[in-house]
Amino acid sequence: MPIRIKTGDITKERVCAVVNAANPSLMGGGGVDGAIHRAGGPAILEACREIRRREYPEGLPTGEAVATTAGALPARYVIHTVGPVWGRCGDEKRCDDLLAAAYRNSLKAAYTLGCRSVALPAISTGIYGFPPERAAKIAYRSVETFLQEHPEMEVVFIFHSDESKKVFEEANGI
Ligand code: AR6
Repeated sequence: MPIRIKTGDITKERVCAVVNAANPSLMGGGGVDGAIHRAGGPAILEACREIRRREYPEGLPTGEAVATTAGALPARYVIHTVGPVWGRCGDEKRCDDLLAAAYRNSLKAAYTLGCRSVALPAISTGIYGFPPERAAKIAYRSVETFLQEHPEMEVVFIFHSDESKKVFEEANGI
């Protein structure tokens, strides 16, 4: 199954798992995180609070991923991951590795839950300032690598605008 790419609102995707570009607090925020919590309702925040209490009292480390209910969303699960903040990784290579880890660990978490369809946003390319072309190559490569080992998984990238979708496609020669 090829990787699909489309423009839209990730909260509307009818997939098993949608990935959220969260922050370590898991307490919500702006961008896609805000949209997911708004559309999914309070059950998501409650589940995030529980994860903080039980597993990550200091917050979710960058590059890691955890799953919660998707609340009122059409998806079954939300996978919350934390992408790197561009310019705050020590060096650029480290930022690249952390972004790849965020994608890989999100897909792994979804797969472990039995999901075979996942919608992904452009992690770190909004508020966290990762250069979109650079992020596009890392995102696509990370997903391709995962799909080589899990070919039954269906993955769709959701972009918030036609412009950001175009940047992604051009960066990957699509
Ligand atoms: N559907 C799909 N993509 C979206 C949506 C949506 N509904 N809304 C925004 N995007 P960002 P980050 C795109 O800033 O850079 C939050 O405050 C957006 O256009 O959401 O990882 C968190 O709590 C951009 O291309 O995530 C963190 O504090 C992409 O999603 C911080 O932002 C990611 O932008 C995380 O920053």
